[in-house]
Amino acid sequence: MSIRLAVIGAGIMGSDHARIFAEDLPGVTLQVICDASEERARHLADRVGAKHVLIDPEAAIARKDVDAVLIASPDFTHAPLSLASIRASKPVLCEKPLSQSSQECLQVMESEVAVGRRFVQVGFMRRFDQSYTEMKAALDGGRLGRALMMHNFHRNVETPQTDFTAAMAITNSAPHEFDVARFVLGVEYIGISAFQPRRSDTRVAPVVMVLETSGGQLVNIEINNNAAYGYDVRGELVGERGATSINALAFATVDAGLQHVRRYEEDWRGRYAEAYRRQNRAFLKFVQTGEFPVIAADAWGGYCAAITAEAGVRALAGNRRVVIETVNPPDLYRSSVPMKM
Ligand code: ISE
Repeated sequence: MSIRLAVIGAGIMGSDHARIFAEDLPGVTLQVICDASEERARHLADRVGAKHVLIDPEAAIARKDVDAVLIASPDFTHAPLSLASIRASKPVLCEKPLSQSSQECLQVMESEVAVGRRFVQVGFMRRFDQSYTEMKAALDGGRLGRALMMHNFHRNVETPQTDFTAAMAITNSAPHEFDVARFVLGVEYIGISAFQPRRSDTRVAPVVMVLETSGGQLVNIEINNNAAYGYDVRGELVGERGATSINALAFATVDAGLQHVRRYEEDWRGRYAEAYRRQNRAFLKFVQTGEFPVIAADAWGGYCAAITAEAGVRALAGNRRVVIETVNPPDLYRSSVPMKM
């Protein structure tokens, strides 16, 4: 039977997810599109052929004709709506971050622990990207030797709002790197430092972070939200016997006028299109089978990203190294806790 999905949030990500489910993935029916703006919800529902339009997310989650939930509403609604989905016993694919507050992530975990199963898959889609898959396979296969460092670059064209702050670079953009580096290396973080160069204008300057891991590795991350030239994510993992890099994706390049030209995507939706499809397909399988996807991020992953971001914000504000201390992971999350500590 087709899975009946409620999509909460009809903005950029809600629309993209709805399009992926409607056009690329079999076995799912877009039952409800819900948005604070009824007009926006209706517009998306008409585009993707969804059945119903609502403005109340809790009502959408509670509907009897909804089996599963996709949350892509503003960040501050992610945890409360995940909690509502757990209460309704409905699996939920929640866009990152699970919350910007580690306390709220703990509440989500407590609620799952109370019922004894995981409902929340967090949308850290890079875990499904082929480049990180191959990077992890090279490391786990032993070809690189023991990991020493991972370098990460995350560049956006420009910040969406004028009031975008360096703290938002850490809480909104960097969680992708916090999560994927932790996933690839199979470690937890124990400390973070953060720095910023000075720009000549009023736009947010890049934030550069250095994280120390439980395995003695260093992970550095550049978040450059105003890189101007394109959406560009790079990474290199350096081991004791070799290194592996993520290639920038380009299906075609142009050689002309004494130049070799490669196009950049405008944003993450193009660069990670296949990763989103794989992630959402894994979610549908999770809904069908009840088995949490092995490589997906769960609420523990959401918590680890949030507590790292909180420490990063403090490190930048106080110009100092901040220790990252997590709670002990509940047994429910044992399979998502790194083995190689
Ligand atoms: C946005 O929310 C994302 O998730 C993108 O992947 C990231 O590149 C961007 O910086 C974030 O604002």
